[in-house]
Amino acid sequence: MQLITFSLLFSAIPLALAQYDYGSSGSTTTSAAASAQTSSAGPNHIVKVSNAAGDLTFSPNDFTAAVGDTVEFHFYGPKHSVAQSTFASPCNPANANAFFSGPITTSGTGVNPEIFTLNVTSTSAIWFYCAVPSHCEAGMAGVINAPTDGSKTLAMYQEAAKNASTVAPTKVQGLVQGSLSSSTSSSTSSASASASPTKNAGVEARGGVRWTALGLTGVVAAGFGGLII
Ligand SMILES: *[C@@H]1O[C@H](CO)[C@@H](O)[C@H](O)[C@H]1NC(C)=O
Ligand SMILES: *[C@@H]1O[C@H](CO)[C@@H](O)[C@H](O)[C@H]1NC(C)=O
Ligand SMILES: [Cu+2]
Repeated sequence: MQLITFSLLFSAIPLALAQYDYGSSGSTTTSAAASAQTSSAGPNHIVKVSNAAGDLTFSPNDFTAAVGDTVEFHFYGPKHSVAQSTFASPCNPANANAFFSGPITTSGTGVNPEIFTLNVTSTSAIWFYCAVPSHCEAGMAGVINAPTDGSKTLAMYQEAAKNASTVAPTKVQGLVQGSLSSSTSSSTSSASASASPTKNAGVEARGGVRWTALGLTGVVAAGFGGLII
């Protein structure tokens, strides 16, 4: 009698395993879907460097971004750039590694097909300016993740910039150069188109492996139970 009870208990183990498998299978599917959405979302932020009206502005010029976000700079004419500075020294390169697009010349009123993307790798404030002479002094600057306590604001930076003298970084660096046509909309749709079948195939394959494992466990357990009896 004790032996039979024991073998019944043993046979129940695969059932418990099966329930556990369903739980982990569900969460795997959810996280796969979430990461597929993230990777197919395209740039998280688009900043216009000037605009069709020729204004000396970045828009938006004051926003927050999370680690892992991408910021795409879209250029308008006649000539602008984006460069990294510090709050303490407006219109000057932050350091030898300051990101810099180089001067981008655009004819007409449309957007330049050449774009530059910044990877946001920390939540520290990122101050940037246009390094074309006199543009930064005129207020062509921006900030990502400005301190929330108001101790350093874009308005303060722009006020101090009036007295600065623009210096461009010496090297084009720190940004990913790309093309408008191959970015944003087209890469987004192809990414999501390929993401779905891959994701579904993965889930089906995992489900198959689980059922096979479950079957084997059941056979082994039943055999074990039979031996004991
Ligand atoms: C800019 O320079 C002028 C003249 O040197 C000075 O009076 C003013 O305080 C300076 N402003 C800032 C924000 O540094
Ligand atoms: C930005 O991130 C992309 C994707 O992870 C990577 O390929 C690229 O090298 C990074 N570029 C820079 C300048 O950090
Ligand atoms: Cu400019």
